[in-house]
Amino acid sequence: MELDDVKISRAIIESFMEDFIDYTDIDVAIGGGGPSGLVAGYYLAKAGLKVALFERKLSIGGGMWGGGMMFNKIVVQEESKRILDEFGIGSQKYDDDYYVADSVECVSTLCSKATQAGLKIFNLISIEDVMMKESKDVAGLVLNWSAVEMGRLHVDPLTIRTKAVIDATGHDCEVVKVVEKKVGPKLNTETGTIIGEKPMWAEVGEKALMDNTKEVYPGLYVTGMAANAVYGSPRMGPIFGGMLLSGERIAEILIEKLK
Ligand code: 48F
Repeated sequence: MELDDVKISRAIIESFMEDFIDYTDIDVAIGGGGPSGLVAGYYLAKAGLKVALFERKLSIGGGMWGGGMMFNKIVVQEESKRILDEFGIGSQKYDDDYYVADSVECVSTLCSKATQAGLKIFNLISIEDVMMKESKDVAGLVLNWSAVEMGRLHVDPLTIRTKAVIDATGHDCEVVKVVEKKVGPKLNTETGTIIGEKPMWAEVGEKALMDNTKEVYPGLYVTGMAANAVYGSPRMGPIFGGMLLSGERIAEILIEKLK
């Protein structure tokens, strides 16, 4: 077989465009491909919803690859071990109720199982804004290539329509920030605004995360570290059980709402 360079290029362009057009009108859009976004995407796709995840970086996985301080291990607590099991991720018991897993196995398996379940991942694309129509509910995303953002190029974005947006962008809660800027103090928090992340305290942070995982503004949901940042709860460092449980929880909320 003689290889045709141009045919290879056409295959890439045509196939990507087909996917991109197909995902301009979806059920759920997830911002950020860290652990919470990937787990949410897995359960939503498994339930038959049309769901896409947009990740700014080249690699998916967010803060999970590096474990703690580049020791590539993560810790999860007893309650969330069942999610590692669901994905088939190996773990070793540490002391009585902690489990240690390999962060590279975690990220690669979450990514692989989520895409196989039907989650469509678009990497190298950043969410720069949201769409809102008359109702002022969040009704879509405004997207651009991360390279445009990084190059500070003056290039207009494109849009997709979605029934719900999940902010899984981690500490920076970027989608909620954009919405807060547009609507003022109308978020579903004590102050109506983003309260901001509190200092590291795993015990409190992990518990609060489950309450913070919810709809923060009509059409906009938060999960993972973004949820604790928005609702003013502590960060929790390299314990990842809460991230997995929060991803599962936000998926349950949306499955109940949309199905
Ligand atoms: O930070 P990240 O891993 O979020 P997470 O799922 O998990 C947090 C943990 O990694 C860790 C922790 C554990 O206790 O506290 O920090 O809450 O992943 C967030 C992803 O979102 C991407 C970013 O590149 C990262 O991969 N991201 C951030 N802003 C945007 C974005 C944006 N505007 N558009 C697209 N992707």
